[in-house]
Amino acid sequence: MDIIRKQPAALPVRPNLLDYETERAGFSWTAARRSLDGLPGAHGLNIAHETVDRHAAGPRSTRIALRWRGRDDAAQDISYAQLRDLTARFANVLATLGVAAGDRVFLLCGRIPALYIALLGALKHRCVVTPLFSAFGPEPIATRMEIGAARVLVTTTSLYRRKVESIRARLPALEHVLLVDDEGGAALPPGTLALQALLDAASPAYVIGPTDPESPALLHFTSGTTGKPKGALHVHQAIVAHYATGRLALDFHPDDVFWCTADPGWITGTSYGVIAPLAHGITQVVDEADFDAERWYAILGRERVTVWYTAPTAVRMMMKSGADAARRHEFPKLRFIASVGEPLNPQAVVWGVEAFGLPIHDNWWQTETGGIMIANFPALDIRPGSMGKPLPGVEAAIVRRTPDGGAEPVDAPDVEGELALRAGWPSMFRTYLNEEARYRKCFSDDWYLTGDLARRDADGYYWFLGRADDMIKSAGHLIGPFEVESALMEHPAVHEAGVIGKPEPVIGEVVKAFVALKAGFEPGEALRRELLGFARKRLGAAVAPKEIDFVATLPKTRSGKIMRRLLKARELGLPEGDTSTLEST
Ligand code: 6R9
Repeated sequence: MDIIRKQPAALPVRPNLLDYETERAGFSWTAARRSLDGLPGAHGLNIAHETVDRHAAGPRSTRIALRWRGRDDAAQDISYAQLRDLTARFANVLATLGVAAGDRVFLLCGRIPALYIALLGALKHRCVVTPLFSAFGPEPIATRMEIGAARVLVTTTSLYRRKVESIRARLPALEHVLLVDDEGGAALPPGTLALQALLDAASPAYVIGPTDPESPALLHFTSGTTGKPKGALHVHQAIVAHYATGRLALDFHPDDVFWCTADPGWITGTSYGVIAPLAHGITQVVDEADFDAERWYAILGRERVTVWYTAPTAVRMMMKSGADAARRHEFPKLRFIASVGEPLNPQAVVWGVEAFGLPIHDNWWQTETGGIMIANFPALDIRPGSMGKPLPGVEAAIVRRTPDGGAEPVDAPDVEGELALRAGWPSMFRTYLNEEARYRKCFSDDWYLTGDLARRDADGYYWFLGRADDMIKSAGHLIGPFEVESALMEHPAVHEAGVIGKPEPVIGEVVKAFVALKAGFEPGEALRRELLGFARKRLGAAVAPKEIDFVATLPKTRSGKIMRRLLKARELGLPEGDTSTLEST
């Protein structure tokens, strides 16, 4: 597909990154850190100070920080000054409850104002915060809260009753459950507190304690192909990268209205749906509702969004309803569109031009990297299908694994290999919680190995080729097959299960399970439906398999591991590849 040429001088707003090579040559993380204030009295660096208090104390205090739009036309605008008071109240509530710095606070809510207030308020109190996706079922919630030893949970009455009550006995560390929606009327479920009454009684003033920039701030779970999900731990210092990528990759300017469509339960919705825009003191739109093409066009127009960060699945869903549907709306202020999370088809990049008059800029990163690492920058020509070039301050490489288990960068262009990043950027994860060995396995010398396969062309653009492992990306959400297999195996009829991502044109991949039954159980439509429902109830709609096939046995290696790759090859009618390790049956 043709290159989309950029003429930086002709863009309506001068991009922050005007020339890639110049910016790269002049960039340093030490200098980037100077865009932030630091806590008064040189008491370190705290995300909540940089995103809230420093703007509330200055000329931007009355600017809208969060422009919240509810599911049924409810709306709330929260200024930086209001956000300072609300987050201070929440931090004071934690203090009153005896919650200490370093304690883990989990959030399980839809995209409602309380989620944002609790997240930032908990960071003020120097707690470690984990937002969980509210479409998770009880099982993924329990696993993550167990690993994270959650001491506090902020949730809604309905989510508590549906998803937490049944697993509470598994969570001995959980002391406080704060319900955001209780209005003091009906009796509270036992073992919970009404948050609003506590907030009302709390002071709206809070002085953030000294915060070491290297102290933990956010714990984001990401799935593994084997074993339990991994808790990627990020520190307050990560905000240096959020700020820098907001400036360079998303091109934030002081008057911007930004909309990141991701939920904070996934890292994009925290790094860019909370931290980066607020770090810049701009206005960000939060929509509580799920995807709906017409609703989204209306929001982009009505809220006068200038910069929009979304996902390929959403773009492909819009493409289904045609560019005309978009063109019936006006987007008077929209000037930059970016997307992340899965491969963005070249057609989708160009469709942006048809629908919005703007191409879509793909960028790449992971839960572990904490922020954007490779991007199509506003001033850079786009090669549709490419993820773009490394962020200034980030060194990327294509590496080849060496026989001794190490990795060495390949200098030649157009070689397929594993994408690696040189350790040292501020938002790099600092460990997998309680799993230091698993963390260390991600590095070879000082290269962080991403687990993605890619190539770099002669001009330095990176092209995504696939994952080196069995992880599934469905509608932009990373799903670990092991978690799905384990849930299915809880069912009395299931002997074994193997789970793969089956390619699908709109959402990228659907979760598909192959199930071998225990003796005495017969495959059939009724059992298939029962298993689908069983998995959905435990895992939640976002993670559960959409398809189940019964098989007599699952292909396994001689050491007993299910060969998901082979299941996938057979499903797709592809060559089976190397089956030398296949156990003979
Ligand atoms: C931010 C986020 C990370 C994995 C990553 C890769 C895939 C992300 C992509 C992309 C192709 C892109 N991925 N961006 N694949 N093109 N532009 O998504 O984090 O949920 O941890 O997923 O997503 O496979 O390794 P996370």
